[in-house]
Amino acid sequence: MTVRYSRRARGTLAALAATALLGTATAASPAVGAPAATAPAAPAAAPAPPCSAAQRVTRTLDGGAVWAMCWRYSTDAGLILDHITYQPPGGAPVKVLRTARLAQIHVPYDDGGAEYDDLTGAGFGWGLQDLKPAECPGGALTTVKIPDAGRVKGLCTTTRARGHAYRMAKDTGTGVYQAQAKDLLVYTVNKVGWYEYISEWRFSADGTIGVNVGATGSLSPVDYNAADGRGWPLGKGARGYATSHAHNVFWKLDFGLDGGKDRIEQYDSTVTAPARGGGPTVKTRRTAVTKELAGDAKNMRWWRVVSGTGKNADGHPRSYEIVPGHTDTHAGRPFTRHDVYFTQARSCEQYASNNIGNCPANAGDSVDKWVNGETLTKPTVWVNIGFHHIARDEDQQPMPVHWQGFQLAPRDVTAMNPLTPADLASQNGQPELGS
Ligand SMILES: [Cu+2]
Repeated sequence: MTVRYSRRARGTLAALAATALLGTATAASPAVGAPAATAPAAPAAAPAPPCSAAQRVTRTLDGGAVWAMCWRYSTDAGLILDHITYQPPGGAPVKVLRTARLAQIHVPYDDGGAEYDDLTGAGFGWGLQDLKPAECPGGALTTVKIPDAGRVKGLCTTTRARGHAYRMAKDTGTGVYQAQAKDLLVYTVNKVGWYEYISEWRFSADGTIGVNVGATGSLSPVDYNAADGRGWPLGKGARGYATSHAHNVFWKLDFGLDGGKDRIEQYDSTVTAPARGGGPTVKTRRTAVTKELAGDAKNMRWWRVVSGTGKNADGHPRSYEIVPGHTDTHAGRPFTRHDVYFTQARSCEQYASNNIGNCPANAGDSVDKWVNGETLTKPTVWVNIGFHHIARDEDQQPMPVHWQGFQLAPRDVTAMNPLTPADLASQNGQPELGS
């Protein structure tokens, strides 16, 4: 069935959603009596996450690593994950994230004729899709209760193979150390207008977190009118130009690594061409980000969130590095101009644009406004990954999923590769080279 909406109709939906949402911005929607999305029990050392069994996701992956977290659901943000901990094999659980969720999907069309804030202006959370078992292969579907909308089997927790975790030939020349890994996947599908967004969180046994949104569904049927050069011809000949547009996806991450206060660091490396007789040289500089920052991605630049309290067994502070995927940074709005934002955590600052967090009237309603010189003692991390979507013939029909996102990579969370086989456990630090 094809339902044709006008832009006006979509605007009305947005208005309705906004009205219905007043006062429910932070409401969680526990699934009463829903089956717990749990897998094998965690080792005794891992305390259960602080939520009811029905809200808990705990999974032991091959090799013995355990991820544990709580989930809740917001009719604005969609899936929210709280109290995310990673327990390396044989180690104690490490607190990684207090809260992680989407913070906006901003969709401006290239002709300026339409611009959506899908989370807080177009009903993202209300559009949670009922998933069939085949869409959650090998996993469990959990029922989410949506206020005024009913119960939706919308949360999938499952595992998926990701190939090699590592490989290393043995010194003897025969045999190999290798491991094939599976990731824990937690995802929902939310329909907004004609688009369907897969919001996926991927937890690897080595402590890496993959965060991605995949857009599928259909192109907007009312946007095949780009006669102004801002589209791409779909269908026969040179008719039906689908208007190009962007999907600027924002996530909001509140870490609290090891349960303490985090600090932010930026690293920049500069390359110097070779002097006569030598090779090129590289100098890497660390900058402590002590005040709020709107950060721009750059070649050889990266950021990490560092624990103020926790250290690994080597005495190195634990941290997570932000590893952005490909991004098209959109200069169209102040909040889309930058790739990361570090702001002092404030409970009313919830959405990267079109914020509905009841901030004071003069506070502004987008993340760029909240970068105003405050000292960062409790940083909130906002990641913006943009995709400029110039449609192609293959986008009909359904549209193949196009993904955008980033990784959070552990840096010194453990003293070694947490999946190190027992034979290699002594190989930490400079190896003995023999005589
Ligand atoms: Cu698109």
